[in-house]
Amino acid sequence: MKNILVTGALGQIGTELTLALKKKYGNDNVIATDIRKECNEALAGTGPFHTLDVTNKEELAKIIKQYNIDTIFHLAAILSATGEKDPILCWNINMNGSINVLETARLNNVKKVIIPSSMAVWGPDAPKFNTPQDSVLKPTTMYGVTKVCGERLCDYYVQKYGLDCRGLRYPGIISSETLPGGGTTDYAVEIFYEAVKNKKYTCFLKEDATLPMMYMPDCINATISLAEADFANLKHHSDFNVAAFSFDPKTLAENIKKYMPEFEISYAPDFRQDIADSWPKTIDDSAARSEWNWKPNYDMDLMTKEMLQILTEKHKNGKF
Ligand code: NAD
Ligand code: AKB
Repeated sequence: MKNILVTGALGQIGTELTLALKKKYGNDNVIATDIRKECNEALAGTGPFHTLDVTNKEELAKIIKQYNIDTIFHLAAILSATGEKDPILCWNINMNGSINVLETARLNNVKKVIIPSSMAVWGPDAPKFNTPQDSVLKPTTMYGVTKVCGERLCDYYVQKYGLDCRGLRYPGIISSETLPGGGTTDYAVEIFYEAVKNKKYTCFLKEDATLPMMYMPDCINATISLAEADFANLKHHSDFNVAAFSFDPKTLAENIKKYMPEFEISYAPDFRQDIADSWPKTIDDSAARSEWNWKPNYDMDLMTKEMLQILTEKHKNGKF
């Protein structure tokens, strides 16, 4: 990986992944792109940034050629909640974006493409606990449908063209740098901002809606570790389960109260509860552990402590 392109670089994961890649591979060797025009505060001044709509194949090819790109991290996507509000937009961006990235990569000698998947690939028919690597994929959201198709597309490019495509099924990602972009697990980030700012939060999921989650440093570590793993050791390619911890909103609120006793939570479940109900509660990530030595470093308590510390500091400095 010498010349790296990141799509969706201004998003929740894109921002921190781009920064981590720049630290490791050099500021000027990582090209950040997003459909949004303005670089965010975290990425400003850290090297090349281009406005790029991933549904525009010609622009994508131009940037790949301009920088002699050999690796693409394709993060541009529409997530589950926004996807249920506008399923056609979700299909268009997620599917046309992914096929454009794969096909343009193939035609321009890009060596490696990383496309994240999600626990949204599963639907109500899959086992809820310790959901296996290879289990029935019948999602009931448009986002989930696009993630299953995305995985199949990646594996097709591996088999048919020998393009090195890799992907992970992230659980809900919790972070303090960039706000999440319209998913069902967003409550697990919002709750920290509201706790620090207002000492209370109204959750859009029920108190017992258990979902798998992961703290951003583990997400970044997983993504870069998979990207750097020896291809010969991989039996899977596009669909690695990765897991860290699972909790429901009530348990997270109780954990926050350990550090902030005055914090209060209330519940007003909306359409996102149905999405949460269709997803697993815990995930078996033994394939990732054995094929590329995946192991998370954070548990819920360590994540809670760090999120509160970082956001308290940001709030004091008037960042939100
Ligand atoms: P996000 O919504 O925070 O960011 C997506 C970015 O893509 C945004 O900056 C947006 O402006 C950009 N974008 C949207 N349409 C675009 C287009 N047409 N062209 C170029 N850019 C466009 O999403 P994220 O949370 O950073 O997710 C990154 C990847 O990880 C996605 O594939 C997502 O499905 C996957 N994922 C995320 C989570 C999570 O909890 N954050 C969990 C599972 C999987
Ligand atoms: C979402 O809630 O849509 C994402 C995901 C789990 O894919 N965070």
